[in-house]
Amino acid sequence: MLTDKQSGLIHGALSAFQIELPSWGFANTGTRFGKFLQPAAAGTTAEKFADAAQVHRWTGVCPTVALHVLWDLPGGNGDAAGIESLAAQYGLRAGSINPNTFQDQIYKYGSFGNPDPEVRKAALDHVLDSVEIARRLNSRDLSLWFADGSNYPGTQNIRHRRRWFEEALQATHARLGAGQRMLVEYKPFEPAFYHTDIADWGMALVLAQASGPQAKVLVDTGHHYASQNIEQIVGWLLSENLLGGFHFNDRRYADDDLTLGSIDPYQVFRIFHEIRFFDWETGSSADIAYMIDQSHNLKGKIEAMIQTVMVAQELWAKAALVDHATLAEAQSAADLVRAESCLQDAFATDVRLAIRDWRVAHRLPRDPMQAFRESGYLDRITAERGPRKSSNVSTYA
Ligand code: RM4
Ligand code: MN
Ligand code: MN
Repeated sequence: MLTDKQSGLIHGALSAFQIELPSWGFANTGTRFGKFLQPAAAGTTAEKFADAAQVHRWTGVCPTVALHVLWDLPGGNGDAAGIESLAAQYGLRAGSINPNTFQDQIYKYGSFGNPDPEVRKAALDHVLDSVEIARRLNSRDLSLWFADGSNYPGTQNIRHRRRWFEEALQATHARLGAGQRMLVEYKPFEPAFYHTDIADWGMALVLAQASGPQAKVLVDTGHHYASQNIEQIVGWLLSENLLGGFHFNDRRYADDDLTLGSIDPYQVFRIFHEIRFFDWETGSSADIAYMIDQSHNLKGKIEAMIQTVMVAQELWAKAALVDHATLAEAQSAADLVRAESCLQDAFATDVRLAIRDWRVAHRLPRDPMQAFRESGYLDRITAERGPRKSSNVSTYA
């Protein structure tokens, strides 16, 4: 049984925790070997918004949808008005804007890091268009992930590519409006298998710092080598005021895009703890965008998103229960077991009832998954969308 104080902590924490959904997470996606098509998958941007609206309707904490420019706004800024009214129709807003500098054939040897200046310019033009789209949609964050890299030693000049990245990112930063941010995402490998131009948080940090004060680092939880201490990276980025946001997902081997917390919930808890401990210690509230970046290949897409949101809330609520004062004291005294117990006790606490109470207090169903299942939405879209033959099996769009 939780104390009133614990319930209060959980309620406060949940009220300050919103999560952004990825438009691409509702479409048919797959692995490099192919896709297993789902009859209910969204085939249009309107359907992606409709599905995202379901997740928001039952959880109440997902009012924004991240958009991938080529997939959701193939007409560029010309599509922005349509997107704006679509989002409004579903009671949602456009979230982070993701340029796409990896799908086009011209990007075979990279985008910002391509040795061909014409390709670098094409990539920059697309990213600058994306800044305009973000501005037009009142979207604060531009999320920048680059597939750039090389597959074989000696085939590319690593230092030149680094400089080209710096130049293009600086040019991008120069275009940002006052309230806008650019988030630099890193990833150690895939699709490049020898070197990736922005391979880790250090490279992303250096490039963000070189770009300007509105550039921050984006931590995709699946973009690390196995066993890397992600919460330490989070702690360092918080100290540098350079943690811009997260892409939530879990992984076992590579960039598996599995559901958050499905493999290692304690790691997600430890990341959340670092953030809350920082907030407690500094008396501030770190300005972080929490976004999901998952493509469910086997699970039902809407269910998997609801599951992700529920798991994230549960781990966030547990992190809110860490007794910071006791922890700080135990750390100073090097009382190891007592300090570690602060984390373990919070992690072991069953917070589900308090979360249910929070939902009821916010006129939300106590069990979002059950509410979604009983709503009949999935049956309806399966019947509506199922018969449509999907010709689109080769891309993520
Ligand atoms: C990448 C990366 C990006 C996402 C693409 C689809 O691995 O995580 O954030 O936009 O996948
Ligand atoms: Mn990502
Ligand atoms: Mn990824």
